[in-house]
Amino acid sequence: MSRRHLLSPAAAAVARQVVALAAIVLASAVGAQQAPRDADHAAHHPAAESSAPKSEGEVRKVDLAQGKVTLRHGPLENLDMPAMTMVFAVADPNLLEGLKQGDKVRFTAEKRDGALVVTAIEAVK
Ligand SMILES: [Cu+2]
Repeated sequence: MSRRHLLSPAAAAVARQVVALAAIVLASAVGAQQAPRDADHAAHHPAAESSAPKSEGEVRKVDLAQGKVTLRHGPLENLDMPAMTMVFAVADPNLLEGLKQGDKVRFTAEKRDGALVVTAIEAVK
């Protein structure tokens, strides 16, 4: 009796079809990779006002040297964060110019590379 083949001719044909199918799936996946390019491009532009709404807060501490600000803030809907007091990095230290402890502010915080960053902040009277 001859040695049993791992694959019968029928199974081998199925295997070939699977390989062909995988090649097609792979080819379409490569084509799909062109889509993120547009997303990257969009990321270079400031987010729309609607996606990063202004939030209410109060300045607890300004750290110009570190480019950080401690804010007591209300709920941040875009970040799914409840009201709290926390330290934010700022996108540009110039944003902190003129701000001092106790100032009521309206600000925009966004997640950038996993860190929360204040991209806009202004004192309100
Ligand atoms: Cu917070």
